[in-house]
Amino acid sequence: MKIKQAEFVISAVKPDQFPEDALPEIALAGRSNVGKSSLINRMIERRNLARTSSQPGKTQQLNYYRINDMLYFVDFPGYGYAKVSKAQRAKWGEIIESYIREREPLKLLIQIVDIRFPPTEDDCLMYDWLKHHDIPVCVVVTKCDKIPKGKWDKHIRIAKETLQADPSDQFVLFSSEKGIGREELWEVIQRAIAG
Ligand SMILES: Nc1nc2c(ncn2[C@@H]2O[C@H](COP(=O)(O)OP(=O)(O)OP(=O)(O)O)[C@@H](O)[C@H]2O)c(=O)[nH]1
Ligand SMILES: [Mg+2]
Repeated sequence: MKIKQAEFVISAVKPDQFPEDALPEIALAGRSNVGKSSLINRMIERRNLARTSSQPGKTQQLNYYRINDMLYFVDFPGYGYAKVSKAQRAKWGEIIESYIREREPLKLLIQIVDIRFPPTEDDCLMYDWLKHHDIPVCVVVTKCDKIPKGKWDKHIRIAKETLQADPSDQFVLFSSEKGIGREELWEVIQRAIAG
């Protein structure tokens, strides 16, 4: 995929701020610090368009990025970060819930998990909830550069088992650091947009 244009559009904190031009939306969910923003930057080959941080819990809104006048990436706030207040967590739930329930242009939700660890309880809850709402899901298993190649298959199998994944859901091995999985994920995205 050749990226001709990529721009940040808005940090939405409520649904009436979501764009109204009906371009397909590809959302990214995952626990705090798992590498959502880094994945966006790798997909669009921009170093720092999506804000990355070593401080977890930093992205608190739905951040919209418009790509090639063809789609939006929607970067979700990370979940599972212990140090956010109850009130903040409730707010997180509200916006995500209304987005997932009602967002017509949502074509695919990319759920990101870390290859080094089995999916957490929060990951499983998120996955179950997406399935419950019939959202098309692709699971990206990222940071694969952090473990030896010989362990990739085993760790992907553990991720599938822990999530009790639907066999028809696609899993993509990824590394934002090395660019592994980029073309494969673009293919998944293009198929999702084509319906
Ligand atoms: N080695 C390696 N490091 C990665 C990879 N992806 C992300 N990281 C690092 O992991 C940290 C968190 O990455 P982010 O992209 O900011 O994570 P995030 O999920 O957007 O985090 P929040 O917005 O806080 O929820 C950063 O230090 C990244 O450099 C990867 O594929 N490989
Ligand atoms: Mg982020």
